[in-house]
Amino acid sequence: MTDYTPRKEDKFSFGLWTVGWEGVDVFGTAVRAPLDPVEAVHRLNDLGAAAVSFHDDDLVPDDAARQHQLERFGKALAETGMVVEMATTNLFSHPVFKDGGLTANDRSVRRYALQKVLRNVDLAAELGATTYVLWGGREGAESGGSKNVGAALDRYKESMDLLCAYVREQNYDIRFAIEPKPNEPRGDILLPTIGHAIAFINDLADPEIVGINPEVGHEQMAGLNYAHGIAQALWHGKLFHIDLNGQHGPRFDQDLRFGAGNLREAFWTVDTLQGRYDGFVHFDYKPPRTEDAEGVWVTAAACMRNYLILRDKVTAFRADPDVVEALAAARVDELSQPTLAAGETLADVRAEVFDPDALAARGLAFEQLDQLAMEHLLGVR
Ligand code: DIG
Ligand code: MN
Ligand code: MN
Repeated sequence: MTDYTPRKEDKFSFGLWTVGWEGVDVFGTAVRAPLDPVEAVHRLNDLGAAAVSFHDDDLVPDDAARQHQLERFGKALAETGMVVEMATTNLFSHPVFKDGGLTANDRSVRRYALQKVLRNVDLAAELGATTYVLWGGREGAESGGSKNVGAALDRYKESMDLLCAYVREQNYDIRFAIEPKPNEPRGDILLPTIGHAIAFINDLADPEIVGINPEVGHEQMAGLNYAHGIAQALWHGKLFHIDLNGQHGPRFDQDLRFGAGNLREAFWTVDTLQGRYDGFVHFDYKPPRTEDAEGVWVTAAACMRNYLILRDKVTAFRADPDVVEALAAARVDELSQPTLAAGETLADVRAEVFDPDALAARGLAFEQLDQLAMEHLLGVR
């Protein structure tokens, strides 16, 4: 039995809004009292987390108390050694954002949204965050005629280009990460998946400092494979941050603790991240409405524990001699071999004689490999 105690070097991070979630949902009011961000910092530190993230409204919702709140928060960070690794803007709670922020039809709303983002980018830089997330939860529509998508993308690009130019001018050590989601709270959200977001980033003026912050449940809401999605994001060099949680396939956004929901995909997610992603292991989840205050900390601890358990199982899987043999039988490593050898030409390929029936007769032993993975996950290897 390995010790699954989180350590600072595991780089676990939580949004203040996660453990601070009061359990509100569309059909019910709060079940838990508000959580003081200072208490969140101390409790997460006690559990072994290394960092926190926040929306502006999670930390400084009230200008009158802003300075005092920032002093208290800064003191808690100093006392615990916790760091602020990511910040983002709440462009979705206030009614003003009922049609989005940066892509609202109403130009005054867009200007207010940009002002709100800029203010919190300054605070993010002041607190040392190096990633700034933009989740456009309200950027979208319920009806076809209400949103000119081309114009909305023009406005999104305009804002992203302005924000990139701003952090360059200010010499902030900040990169932006767009967070995709297919729907909820809007009927359809713009930039709904990893693919849409990466395509959009490629058309920005300064794509170098814009990546993505993909969330497990959001890709799965779209019926997509999260592990494949982050593998492509890594391939593009665009996996700047992650939002880990749990989801039971295409349904409303469950934001379960990491490891709950699709456990097999959680295994392959951890496998994909090992050795390829060195950022913070960030959780964006919501303790279910069923839990009391102590249940919140059980779920926070479980996010980290499940990650460590899966990391241990993935390491054992990759080290298992039977797996090494099964990978070879499945020709997995052969895929890394270029199709043309150095110096070969298309003429060489066209001159080769193939026997498709003989090739088709080859077994690939994928099931043996997957059964080994499942047995590692089930704890029998
Ligand atoms: C929801 O998945 C979104 C918001 O919680 C936040 O803007 C972002 C930060 O990770 N995720
Ligand atoms: Mn979510
Ligand atoms: Mn998220």
